[in-house]
Amino acid sequence: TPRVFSGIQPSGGLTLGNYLGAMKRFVEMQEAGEYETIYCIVDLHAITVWQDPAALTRNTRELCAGYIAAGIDPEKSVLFNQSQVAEHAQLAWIFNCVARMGWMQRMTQFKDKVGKNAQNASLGLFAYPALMAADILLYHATHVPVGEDQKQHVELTRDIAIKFNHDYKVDFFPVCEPVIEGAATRVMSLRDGSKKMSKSDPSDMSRINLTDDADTIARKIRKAKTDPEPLPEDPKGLEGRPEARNLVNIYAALADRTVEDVLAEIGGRQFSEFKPMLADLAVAKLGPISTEMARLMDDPAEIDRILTRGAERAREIAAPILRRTYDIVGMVGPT
Ligand code: AQP
Repeated sequence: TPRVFSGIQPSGGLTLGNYLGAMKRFVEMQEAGEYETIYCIVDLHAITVWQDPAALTRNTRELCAGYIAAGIDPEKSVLFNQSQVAEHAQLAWIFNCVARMGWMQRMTQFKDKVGKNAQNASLGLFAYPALMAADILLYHATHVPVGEDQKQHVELTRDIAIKFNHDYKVDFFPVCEPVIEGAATRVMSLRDGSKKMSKSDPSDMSRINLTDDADTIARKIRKAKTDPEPLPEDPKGLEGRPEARNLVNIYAALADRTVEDVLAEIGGRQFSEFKPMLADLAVAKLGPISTEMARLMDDPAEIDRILTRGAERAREIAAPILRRTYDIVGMVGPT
């Protein structure tokens, strides 16, 4: 069975972008029955930028609750937090020695995150994609469901696998594929159609959080930036209208419909009519998730037990692959 691996950082509350770009797809792949699915809370990635320890703990548990509330079943999928499977950090070190500085310097996410301040970024933030390669390849995963923004990192993972296999003259690490599908692979900020919706955006009005209540969701959608034109009748009419495109994409993804199909229905309407439809749909889809998250968060001990069990299952797959990697590299150890 092909293996699926993906992760989300516990670096703040979950956004609609994380849900539509990642989690909803994770659940679909779990339910497809064609894959072994492994989903991770990547806490080692989160600390590449400063995280308050108490907030990291809370965000890790909340993300676990979010995964389960969105439909990840810890019996069907392996669900755990990265730091508890030490093999991630161990393989990442080897990949730090395989990846080249020049490859990392081309990563647009790093450049976007640090801006002009690269000298002050953590070494971990620079090396982030090598850890991500370790996350995926530690399980010999071949399918990596991600949002559009992570495509370049999955491609780097392929380069690392290819170079490792070449340098050590083995055919050991598989070449993986990003799985980027659906109407909302890149959900944009509600305030600026050229910026990704992000949990770390200083403006809370720019995003919908999975924990927002119905009134907050409706208010954020009402205030979302738009243009004065009515909605077009087909997708071509969304060109050059990033805010309109974003809201239509969100609607289509939440409704499990194509953009064509949605525009055939709502084309010609004004935003004043469309926005309440979108708000109702978002509340209907996200409301049950946030209620279930809150219920799960009432029992943090149960969340911790789920993560501990998930880490044991992850380690069963990861440990032999790391052991074989060490053998290939020539490291002496128990036989
Ligand atoms: N706006 C988005 N649209 C579609 N997919 C998105 N993802 C994130 N934002 C969007 C996808 O969610 C998964 C987990 O992302 P992450 O939290 O690990 O890291 P990120 O991409 O850096 O997310 P944020 O929200 O922007 O976090 P911060 O602000 O901390 O950097 C990935 O599959 C990602 O593609």
